Amino acid sequence: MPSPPDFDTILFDVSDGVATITLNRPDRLNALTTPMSQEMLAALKSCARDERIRCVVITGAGRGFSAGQDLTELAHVPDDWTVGDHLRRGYHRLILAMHDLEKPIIAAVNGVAAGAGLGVALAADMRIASAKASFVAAFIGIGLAPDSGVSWHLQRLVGPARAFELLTTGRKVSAEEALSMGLVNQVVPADALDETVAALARQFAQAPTRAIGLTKRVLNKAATATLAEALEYEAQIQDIAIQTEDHREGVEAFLQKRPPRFSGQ
Ligand code: T3D
Repeated sequence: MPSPPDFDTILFDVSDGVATITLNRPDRLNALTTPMSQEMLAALKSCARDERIRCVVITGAGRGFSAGQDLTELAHVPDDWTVGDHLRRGYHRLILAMHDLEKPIIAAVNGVAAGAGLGVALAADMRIASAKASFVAAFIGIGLAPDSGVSWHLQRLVGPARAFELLTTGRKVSAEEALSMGLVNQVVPADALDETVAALARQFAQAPTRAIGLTKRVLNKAATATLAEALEYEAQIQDIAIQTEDHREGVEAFLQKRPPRFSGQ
């Protein structure tokens, strides 16, 4: 697996506690190839390992976020290739790495997000969209059912009826409509996207990172738990959170009437 300095299809930048992964095949609207998924996975692993990284931003170079699976790659597959294996080895690892990363991930959706590109955007914890962004569950257009986690994430975000409609019609949704249906957190003018995302990422990079990670864990658990199970899991997670340095710092800062200085530990 490639290491950060060797990336060809993505850019990986770390600054002030924020890692930015930029999908970098702008002439193909950042359509996803096998090397690209592998490089994204390697970048996410590096984000998980590096304690200095406290927030991850995923965005696209040029006018697209990602047009999904690169369809030209599918034209040159070996005889023993199966789509199931391709998904298991590629998108499954990538989407699960995003889901399991105990740090906040913001998708800065600069343009169209289609197919597996939509899957990547939906697997982020928050989506800030440029007014020029759009969202297409493009699978149906090429005779496919949803993959890359879109079946799971989409109906949780917009409900089953809207998810069915978007998946079976392939209708392109504008940024404003995406906001109205809860698909994105915020829409901003295209020229304000970078600064809006940078401000949010800075806020996350100074937040109690362990508590954010644990929040992700309880939300993921609660998505498929009974109320009783969720309550019990919350109690177990709080036993962990209460032992963190940032919990101690938060309480101390409150009592001393000063802003907290969270270290992420
Ligand atoms: O094997 C597996 O793992 C299966 C997994 C499948 C998961 C999936 O993601 S399935 C869905 C795959 N994606 C699509 O079907 C989307 C195809 N693209 C489009 O429908 C449109 O390009 C968009 C709606 C995304 C954007 O339209 P528009 O008009 O803004 O741009 P465009 O002119 O169509 O595209 C610009 C260029 O990017 C163009 O190249 P050219 O003509 O300038 O040389 C186009 O061919 C290229 N491009 C766009 N999408 C893809 C692509 N090239 C390869 N693969 C793409 N997916």
